[in-house]
Amino acid sequence: MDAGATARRGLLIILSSPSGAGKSTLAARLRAWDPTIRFSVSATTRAPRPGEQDGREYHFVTRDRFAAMVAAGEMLEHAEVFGNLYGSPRAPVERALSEGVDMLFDIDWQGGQQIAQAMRDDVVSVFLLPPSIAALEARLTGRGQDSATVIAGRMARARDEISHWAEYQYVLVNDDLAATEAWLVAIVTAERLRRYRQTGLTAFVKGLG
Ligand SMILES: Nc1nc2c(ncn2[C@@H]2O[C@H](COP(=O)(O)OP(=O)(O)O)[C@@H](O)[C@H]2O)c(=O)[nH]1
Ligand SMILES: [Mg+2]
Repeated sequence: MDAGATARRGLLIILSSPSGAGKSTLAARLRAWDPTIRFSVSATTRAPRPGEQDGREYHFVTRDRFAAMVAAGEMLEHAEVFGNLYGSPRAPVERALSEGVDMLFDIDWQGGQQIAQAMRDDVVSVFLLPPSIAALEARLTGRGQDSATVIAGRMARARDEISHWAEYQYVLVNDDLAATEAWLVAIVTAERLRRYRQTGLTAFVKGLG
C-alpha cells in the first residue's frame, strides 16, 4: 500500500471540486484505500448539518473564535466560501509532514492556492470535474425541496469553482467513481515515489555499497 522502501516526506493532497462532483465520496475512498492518510479537519463558522459531528467533518466555531485562530497564526490557510469562513489548522499538518504521513484536504481553490504557495514541494493538487453540467445540476437539485433561485445560486458557485480547474496539477473527470478512485490512487502512489520525497534514498543507496 505504501510506496517505496525508504523513508519519505508526507504529502499534502489537495482535493477540490464544485460541490456535487463527488469529492467527499472520493476522499473517503482514498482513506479507505490507505487509512494512514489523515484528513485535515477544517474549522468553519457554518452551522453543522444533520449527521455532522464536531471534530470529525469540521471544527464548528464562532466567528470570534475563528478570528482569534487566524490572529494567532493557527491557520495554514483560510478563506470565505459562500458567506462562511473556512480554514485549515496548521498544527496537524506540520505534525503529519514531520512524521512522513500524508494529509488530505477537502478545500476550495482559494485554500488550494494558499497552501500551494506556502508549501509547494509537499503539495499534490487534484481537481475533480463533473461529467456534464446536467449531471452536476441533477446532484445539486437534491430532493426537489429547494427553490429555483437556490439551485441557480448553487450552479453559479459551481461554475465559479470550475473556472479554477487549470490551477491544479491533476484534473479528473468523475464520470465513473471506480475509475476516478483508481486514478486518484495512481496519482498518490506516483507522487509518493518522487525522488525528492524519498528522504531515505541517499542512506539507502550508500548502504548498497
Ligand atoms: N479554503 C478552504 N476551503 C474549505 C475548507 N474547508 C472546506 N472548504 C470548502 O468549502 C466549500 C463548502 O464546503 P461545505 O460547507 O462542506 O459544503 P459542500 O459544498 O456541500 O461541500 C467546499 O468547496 C469545501 O471544499 C478550508 O479549510 N479552507
Ligand atoms: Mg464538503
